[in-house]
Amino acid sequence: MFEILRKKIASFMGTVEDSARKHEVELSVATKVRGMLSGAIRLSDSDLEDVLWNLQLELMQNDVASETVEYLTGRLKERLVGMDIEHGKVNEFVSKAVREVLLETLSTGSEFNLIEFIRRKEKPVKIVFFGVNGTGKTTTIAKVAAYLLKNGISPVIAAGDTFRAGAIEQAEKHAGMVGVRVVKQQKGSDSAAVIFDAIEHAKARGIDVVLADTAGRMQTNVNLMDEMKKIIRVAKPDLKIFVGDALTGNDAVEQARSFNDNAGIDAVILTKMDADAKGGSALSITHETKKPIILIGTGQGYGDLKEFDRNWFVDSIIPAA
Ligand SMILES: Nc1nc2c(ncn2[C@@H]2O[C@H](COP(=O)(O)OP(=O)(O)OP(=O)(O)O)[C@@H](O)[C@H]2O)c(=O)[nH]1
Ligand SMILES: [Mg+2]
Repeated sequence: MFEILRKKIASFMGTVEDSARKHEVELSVATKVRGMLSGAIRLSDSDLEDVLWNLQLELMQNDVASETVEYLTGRLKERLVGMDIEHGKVNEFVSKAVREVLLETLSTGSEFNLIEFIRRKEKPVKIVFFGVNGTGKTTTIAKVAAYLLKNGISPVIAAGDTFRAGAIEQAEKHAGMVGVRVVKQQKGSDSAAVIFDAIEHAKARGIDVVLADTAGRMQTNVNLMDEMKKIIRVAKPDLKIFVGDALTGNDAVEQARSFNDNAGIDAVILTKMDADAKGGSALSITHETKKPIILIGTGQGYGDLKEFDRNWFVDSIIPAA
């Protein structure tokens, strides 16, 4: 996972170290007296200009959106220029700076835990999943159902994709595999009505959570975006989750932004992270939408769902020192 981005960041750190070697600085008497540093180097603006420019290009080629790239490199510059860095510790220093800047980029100001969120809410908790075609919504809903069951929470699935041929059967098949019921109507019926039925069903049976599937829709399709707004008006979801495919890179960021503008998403699930060599979408989506990534898909099995942890992500793209 993310091997390309990891390689690029390693090369950035190596280059900073090389240019740092050229810049021994005369330590101030005060520093010497206090014995703070045994020998130091200081990076100037011009030392970093080329390396940061290269890093910008590399990040862009690895699915990091341009605003996020600007932010990342700007923050890195602030942390590196003019600092006295102890001899022999440049790599450690740069690695710490990169790590902290990446963590900042992935921060939305508050942590979000799905299980705790559900436990706190009045039941049934209504969760609607949106996204463009084929990003993994239906599979992810089955994975989430399995994850909830494991945590002692009962879900029902609303077969809200009434649009695509075979979608209802697919939802039923996945639900059957994880042992969860599906509320459905015929193909072509009103998606909002199906989801409303599922909510009534959950209320009547004391089911904790409604997981509503919806049809894949391009963010540019006005009719389908209007249908999505209707679903939201009728179902009044507690949580609107945007499901994005990590492999689509900058497109996923664009989609997330557009779904957020149209429907106000609350959280993101990024799928297909297992096949993502770049890793840029996670950084950009969080930075651009300021919505938390709560879960990630890491394979095609029902157990291939992981809680997203910023530290884990950053550890996996920063090369071990
Ligand atoms: N490798 C990998 N494949 C995944 C993951 N999540 C979903 N998939 C695959 O992606 C494909 C599409 O998944 P679906 O769940 O049908 O996607 P969807 O968003 O519901 O698609 P539409 O209903 O057509 O819009 C399937 O082959 C899934 O197995 C993941 O985390 N990793
Ligand atoms: Mg689907």
